[in-house]
Amino acid sequence: MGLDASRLIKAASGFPLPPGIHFSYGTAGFRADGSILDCVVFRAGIVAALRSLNTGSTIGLMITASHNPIQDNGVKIADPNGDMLSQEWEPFAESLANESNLENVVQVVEDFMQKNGVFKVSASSGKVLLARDTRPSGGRLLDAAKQGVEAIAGVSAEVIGVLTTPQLHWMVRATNRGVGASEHDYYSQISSGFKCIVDMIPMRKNLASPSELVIVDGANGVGAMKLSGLQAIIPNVQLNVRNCGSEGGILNELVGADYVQKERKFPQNFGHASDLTKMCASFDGDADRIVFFYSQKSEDAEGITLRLLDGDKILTLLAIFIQKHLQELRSEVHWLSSVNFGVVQTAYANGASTKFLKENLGVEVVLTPTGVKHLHHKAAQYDIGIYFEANGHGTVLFKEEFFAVLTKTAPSEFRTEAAYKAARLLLAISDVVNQAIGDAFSVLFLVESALQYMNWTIQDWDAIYKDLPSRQLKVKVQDRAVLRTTNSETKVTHPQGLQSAIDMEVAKVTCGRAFVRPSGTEDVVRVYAEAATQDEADCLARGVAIHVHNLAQGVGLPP
Ligand code: 16G
Ligand code: MG
Repeated sequence: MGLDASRLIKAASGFPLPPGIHFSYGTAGFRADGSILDCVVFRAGIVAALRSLNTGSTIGLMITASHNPIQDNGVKIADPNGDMLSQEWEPFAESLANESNLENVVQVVEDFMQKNGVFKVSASSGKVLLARDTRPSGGRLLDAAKQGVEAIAGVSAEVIGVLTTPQLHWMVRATNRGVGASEHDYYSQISSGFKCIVDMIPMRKNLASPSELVIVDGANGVGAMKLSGLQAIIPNVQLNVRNCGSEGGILNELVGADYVQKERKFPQNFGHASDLTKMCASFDGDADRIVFFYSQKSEDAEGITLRLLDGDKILTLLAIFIQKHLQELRSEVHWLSSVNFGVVQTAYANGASTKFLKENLGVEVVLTPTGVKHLHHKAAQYDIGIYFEANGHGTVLFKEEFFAVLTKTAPSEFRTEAAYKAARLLLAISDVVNQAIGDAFSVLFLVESALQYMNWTIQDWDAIYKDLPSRQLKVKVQDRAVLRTTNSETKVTHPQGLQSAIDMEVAKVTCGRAFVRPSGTEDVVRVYAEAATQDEADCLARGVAIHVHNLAQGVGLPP
């Protein structure tokens, strides 16, 4: 089977490339103003179709720009396991997206297929599941993606419609595993895992009463809309969802996980005196991220301040919860004694969290560069691996072999009741988490179940460790690509002299740490600094930002 060139050219001619723009495959796919993306999305449809033929599996394509403003849009591709498109395909996706000559489009596709033996490995037919979030340009772009998929003979496009990003990734994974893959199956799996954990709570008081209220900021996006499907079937959690996109709220504007985490501010419609101390959670625009927060009286008792529980705090809570049950299993079941458990963070992880995980929990911690694709693959190497970015994106992964052992072991093979219970709890956790990708819904219910299980309030959880003060800045430079990093972005290799300048600034403050990296989603260089006090963290970030500005512009080091 080969490529039907005339079919491809005919379809591609309906989606001309806008002149003078280069589209980069960023940290997680293409993103730009929604009005100029038709061509890129159409061609991403071609990539997804070829990937499906190449793997012999169903692939996913999601139209979203996550936490970006409402006028933006983007496209992400999900691989057969539900994780992000293999990085080996990114250069192909990028060169295809930027080819202006239609004959050359066919050439780029043919060359790539030949080099990678796309049709040698392929099944005779492929399938791509397509979904979008609630952005106004979504419907038009979804149609462009569908036409891109259908431009490749033998591949069918199934339009699912409006979903959260993690729902689509979950469906791709479930489809390829041959298990129920509908939206309802997704809600049932989370709900039954949650119920199972809650049913096992030791000496549970007030069994009939619903748990504490969680107030959710839906970012005026698809998460707010879809949460009701889960709420309808989940027992014992009272949710109050705000910023649902009705009443004039705009997607990601002054709301959402990214706003709360980066600005350290309450999203719109939060921060009232009546919410004081209550547990709150904020989703991002496509509900693949979540952060938690609550409000407390300021030290001067005049105002209300926000206490943020970010991805690092989520990771630490889940590590405590999972480790407790894993230890039970390891000590009682000899053939599970070697099960390994590790956590994955990035350089953005607050130093206090890493210290707690290593020193208090004794857990193995590894760092990777920013971007889910890096963390996910590292975490997948453990029998149980947890990964989280500080921005709230993360999940828990169970290695297939370990999962199979847990599932297949008969109750009588566990020496103690406690070990059997621990195994059941781990299985229930594996149902609540979305093993394809970070998922705000899964994490919301996993965190809620862990807190209920340990009888903790959000304040107890917050008190596990105290964050070191930190500061993030952006620096606009002529070309951010001149900046190159190594060691999971903790050290700069280019431009020369920048790393020693950063080291000099770090030495000026107590417990200082700082790094810089080019953003993968914005045209800026990002600066991160932490230190013993907020003033020192601010000062360190400023000092480093000045060096970045000078060196990247070729000004040289200050005297
Ligand atoms: C994307 C990534 C996220 C990363 C962020 C960094 C996925 C699904 N999302 O949103 O993991 O933290 O980019 O953005 O991979 P930056 O490169 O602009 O700092
Ligand atoms: Mg997102």
